[in-house]
Amino acid sequence: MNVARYHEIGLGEVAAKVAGGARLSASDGELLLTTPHLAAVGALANQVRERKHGDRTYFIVNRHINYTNICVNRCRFCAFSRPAGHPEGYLLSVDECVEMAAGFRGGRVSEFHIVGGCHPDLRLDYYTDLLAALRARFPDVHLQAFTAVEVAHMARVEGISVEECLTRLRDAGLGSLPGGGAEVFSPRVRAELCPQKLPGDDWLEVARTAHRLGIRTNCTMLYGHIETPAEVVDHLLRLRELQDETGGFLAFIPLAFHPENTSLEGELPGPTAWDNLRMIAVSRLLLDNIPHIKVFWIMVGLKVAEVALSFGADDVDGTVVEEKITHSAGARTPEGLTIPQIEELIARAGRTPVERDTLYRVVRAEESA
Ligand code: V47
Ligand code: SF4
Repeated sequence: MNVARYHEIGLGEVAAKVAGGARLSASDGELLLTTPHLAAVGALANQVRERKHGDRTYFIVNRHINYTNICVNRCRFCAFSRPAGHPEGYLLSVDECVEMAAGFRGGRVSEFHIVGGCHPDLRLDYYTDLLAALRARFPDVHLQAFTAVEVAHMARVEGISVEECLTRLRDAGLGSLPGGGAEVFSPRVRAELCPQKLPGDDWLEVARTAHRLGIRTNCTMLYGHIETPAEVVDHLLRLRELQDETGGFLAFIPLAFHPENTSLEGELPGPTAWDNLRMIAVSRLLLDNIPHIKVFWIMVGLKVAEVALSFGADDVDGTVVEEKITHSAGARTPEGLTIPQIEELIARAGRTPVERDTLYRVVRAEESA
C-alpha cells in the first residue's frame, strides 16, 4: 500500500510513524481500533512483524496441565472454574500431575504450561512440591507456571509477600510465568466481569516483582466482551510502560473471548474474525517493545491463525495436546496439534517455522534442518 493511499484513508500520520520506527500514541491506537480499513492496519503491523522477525514464525512443543478447576473468583467470562464443593470440581494431586506429564512424554516436550483456579485451601507446599517433582522427573523441561493472579492468591493464603512467594516458587523449579489473568485492566471492566479478581494495578505489580527477580513473564488481554477502544489502548500502554521499565515480558497474547457455557452466553456474541485480526495487528503496532505477538490458535481457529501471521503475529504458541479453559467455553478447535501439523499451518501461511523453547532460543529451524 503506498503512502498516498494511507493519507487518503486517514492513516497517513500513523503510517509515517510506523515507517520511521516511531512510537505510536494513545490516539493512534484508538484510530487503528476504529478505522474500517482493516487491511491497511494489517499491512502496517506486518511491516513491523517483518522488520523484527522476517518470515520466522515460532512455535513450541508444550503441554498444558490444569491442576485444579476449583476457584474462589467466579469470573463471569469463565466456563472452566467451579466453586469449592461443586461435584464437577477437581484437584489433581502432585503425583497425578506428574503421571499426566509422564503420559505426555511420548515425544520430546520443552515446556509444561501449568495453570489452575485460585483454590481456597492449597498451601504453598502444594505448588512448590509440584514444581520440584516435575523438575526432578523432567529436568530438561521448562516449567511455565501460575499466572500473576494465582501467585498473588497463593501469597495471600500463605501470609507471605509476593516476592517471597515467587522466590520460593523459583527455588522449587519455576522457570517463567504465563500471561493469564490480566483480562482488561480497566476497573470498570473488572467490576462488571470479575469483581473478585486481583485488580489490574496488582497484576502489574506481580509482573514487576517477577521481572526484578529475573523471572520472565508473558502478558495477555481478554477481548471481545464489553471493553471499549480506550480501555484496550490503556491496557496495552500500561504493558508497554512496564516493559520500558523492566524488559521482562517475552510475548503478548490477545485472548479471544468464548462465551459458551459462561454466564455471558446469549448476552455477548464474542469477537469476529475481523476483531481477532485487528487485535493482533494493533497489539503489534502499539507494543513496540515486546518482542513477540502470539496468536493462540486454540482460541481464534486455525484459519484465522494463518492469516494472523501476516497481520503482526510471529508465534502460534504450541502443540498443547489437552486444553480445558477455552474448550470448556465452546472452542471448536482441536485440543492439540502435532509438530508436522503446526509446521504445515505456518508453511501454508507462507512463513518459516522455527521451533523455540520458552525463552525463544531456537530448538530447530527449517533452514538448518
Ligand atoms: O487468564 C478465561 C482467559 C486465560 C475464557 O502465557 C478465557 O503463553 C477466552 O492466559 N474465553 C488463560 N479466554 C489462558 C492464558 C494463556 C493461553 C495461552 C498462552 C498463554 C501464555 C496464556 O484465559 C485466563 C483468562 O484470561 N479466559 N475464560 C473464555 N471463556
Ligand atoms: Fe478463576 Fe481464572 Fe476462571 Fe477467573 S478466569 S474464575 S480466576 S479460573
